[in-house]
This record gives sequence, structure tokens and C-alpha cells, in this order.
Amino acid sequence: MRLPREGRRRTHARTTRTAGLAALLALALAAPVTARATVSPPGGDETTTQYEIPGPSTPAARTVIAATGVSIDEVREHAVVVSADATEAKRLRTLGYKLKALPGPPSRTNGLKAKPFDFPPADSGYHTYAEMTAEIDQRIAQYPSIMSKRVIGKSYEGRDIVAIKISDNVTTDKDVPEVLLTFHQHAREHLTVEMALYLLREFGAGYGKDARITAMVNSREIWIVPDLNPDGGEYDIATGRYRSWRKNRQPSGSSLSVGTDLNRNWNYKWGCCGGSSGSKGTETYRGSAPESSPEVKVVADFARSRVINGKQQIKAGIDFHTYGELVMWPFGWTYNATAPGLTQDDHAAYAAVGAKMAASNGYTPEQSSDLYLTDGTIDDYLWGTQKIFDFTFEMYPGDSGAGGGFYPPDKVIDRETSRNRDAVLQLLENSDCMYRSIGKASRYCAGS
Ligand code: 0X9
Ligand code: ZN
Repeated sequence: MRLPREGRRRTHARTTRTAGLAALLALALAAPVTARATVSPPGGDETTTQYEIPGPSTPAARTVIAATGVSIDEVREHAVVVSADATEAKRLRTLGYKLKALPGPPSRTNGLKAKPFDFPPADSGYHTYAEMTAEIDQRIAQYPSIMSKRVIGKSYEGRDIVAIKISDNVTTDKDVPEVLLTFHQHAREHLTVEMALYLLREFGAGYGKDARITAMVNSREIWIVPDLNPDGGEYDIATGRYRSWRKNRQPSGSSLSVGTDLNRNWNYKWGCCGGSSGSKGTETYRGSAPESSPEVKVVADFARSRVINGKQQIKAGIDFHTYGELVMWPFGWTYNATAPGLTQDDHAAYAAVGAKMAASNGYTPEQSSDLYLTDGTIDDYLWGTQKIFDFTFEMYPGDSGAGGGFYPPDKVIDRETSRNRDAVLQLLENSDCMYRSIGKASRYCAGS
């Protein structure tokens, strides 16, 4: 088992505690956009703090920590950084871990007044849900012959979850390989929405001008789902200050806890292996049942709807997260490279394309369980049930040092989104036959 490279990866930060009037304001601001849901119940937004925990240096040791329900935000050679609430922190201390609290998220207000429901003034380059929607609509108006949008369902609070299709003759369902790009399962990972918007701009502007883009638009159907967790994203910025929120905004049954970790709620090996938490309120709460969160159900239904005449049309995909600068592939539920449903050749093709993409963006390629075990994740689901070669990218920064953790300044958006241009094109180019990458096209892709 390979150890992760030293000194890299994720974090987050301490959620700002609101009190008194500020808390009331926050609750009001977090109100849903339709009549369906009610104002978030009190107690549903307990704060998390980020802690550094020295000691763990193997995937198994990190999994023991993850199993307490904290999210592991950063993996170092002999330490992890986690997000934990007071209960989880106590549990970890009882288990004998030493926790060192780290500073919270940056305020990025530039001395200006925070504006509700918006990014802090210094981060205005990021898009709120409304701004994202406006930009998507603008692109579709600009490039109507190659882009179309459909609403594939609604979030818990009633926001539209959309899929944008990019292809020539966009209104026709052609018999060509399809690729699914998904973004923003985790609320605080706002850079991923910018990644989706970048791709819309790039494919629109490049069509007819750039040979690789033109070839892919003509020979693929590209599905972009830019925002899987709109409620969480809006909640994270609702007070004008970052809250380090991870999950969606669905109350957990009758309890006061709010939020399911969408990337533990997919219907494959759900809750199987200590890679998620069954405790309401934890950072990696897996939900009451697979697909119990509307957002996961909407996107899973969409993926299943692409099975035509018994054949899944979607061949490959990337699910974008932050941070850590990683290119990962399944399985997350087991440390083994192969398992029932994932052969040596499947693994080799995953690793070969993963390595090529990582060589172009400078990320580290690895099997996702090299970090820690996860179950009920999107990539395990899409491979395990649909045989879609789905990867997980963890974008910038590599570690929490200078990069801003989950909240890098908006000036990095252009650089860090265009950094993945080549990797996305490579996935598209390989998607018609992923096994070509290991010299086995004739065995697996006859006729294609
Ligand atoms: O824990 C997660 O869901 C991902 N990390 S994050 O910091 N963005 O929350 C990593 C998932 C790795 N496992 C799989 N991709 N299966
Ligand atoms: Zn994530």
C-alpha cells in the first residue's frame, strides 16, 4: 500500500459559530427556496472545528479515525487533519488521540461588511447558485447548437439540479460514448462549480476552433452536472462568512441533526465497511438508506436513465472535489486493488488513464482507499453498478498550507480550473475504449 506523498492535502476549517441575532439571521437566510421545506431546525448547524491529529500513517489507522464520523480533510505522512464537532472531538480524545485545534476559515471580507447569501467581498469571483444559473443560461444562449440544459430533479430545499449536454446536433440522442462530469457534492468545495463553468466556456469557445475540443464535441455526448449540492453550497455562504459546511441540508428524520454526506449515500456497498457513519449529525453521516438524499437519487436516476436498450451509454466520468490534488479511482470500500466486479484489467485501465491525467495536471494518482476507506461513494457506485469508469479528482490546493484549504482565494480560479483542461480531454478521448490504454482494445472494445 502506497503512502500518500508527504505534506499534501486537504483541510477545512472551523465553522463560524453564530449566536443570538446572528444565528436568527442565519436561520432566516438559510430558509428554503420553495414551500416544501421548513426553516432549518436549531441544532442542525453545530459547528465543526478542524484539528490536527498526530500519529496515523496507514490507511487502516486513518480509517479508524474516519469511522468516528469525522471527515478527514488532509492526510500527511504521520498525521491527519479532520473536521469534528464537540461530540466527535470528545470521542477521539477518549480513544486516546491528541487533538490540536487549527484556525478557522479565512474571513475574506477585506474589511468590508459581509453580504448575506454571497461570497465574501474578496472572493466575488466565485459564483453563487443564482450566478451559476445565469452563467449556464448565458452559455446555452451563446452556443445553442452544441449545448442544452435539462432539469433532472430538485434538491431537498427545492433548487433545480441541472444537467447540461454538450454535443454537436445537441437535440439528437446519438449513439456515441457519453461522459458524465459531476461537481460540488460537498458544500464547501466551491472551486468545483467554477471547474464546471470553466468547461462550459472552454467547450463553447473552442468548438470549431480547437481541434481536440471539436473532435470530442462531434464524437461524444458530454453531460455536465455542475452542482449536486446547491442547498449546502448556499448554506455555506448564507451569512456572508464561510461555515465549512460539507453535507446537504436535509434533516435527519425527527432528530435535530441536519445533513447527509452525499458522497456516502450512493447505492453500492452502502455502509458496508466502516467508511461512513450511521450516526446522525456526523460529518460523514450516510443517511437513513441508500439514495435517501434527494440529490443523490436525482443524479443516480439520471445515470440509470442513460441505459438504452440494456446498454449504459455513459462510459466514463469525473467527480470533482477539493482538495489534495489527487486523481483517484475505485474501489474505496476495500484496500484491495481488485475485488468482485473489478478485475485486474479494469484496475490496470483505471490506473493507466488515471496516471495519464495526473501527469497532465500534476496531481497524485492513487486508488481512493490509499487515503482511508469510504463506502457509498459515487465512483464506487458508478463503476460497481453501471461499469462507468468514474474517477474522483481532488482539486487545488495540495495541502492546507498556503493554498487556503477549502477556501482558496478567487484569483486562483482561472489557473486551477484550466489546469484540468488536458485531463478532461484525455478522459473524453479515452472514453470510447478505456482498455486501449493497456493495449487490450481488441479484447474489450471489438467493434468500437
Ligand atoms: O471523503 C470524501 O468523500 C472525499 N474527500 S473530501 O475531502 N472531498 O471529502 C474523498 C473520497 C475518496 N473516496 C472515493 N473517491 N471513493
Ligand atoms: Zn469532497
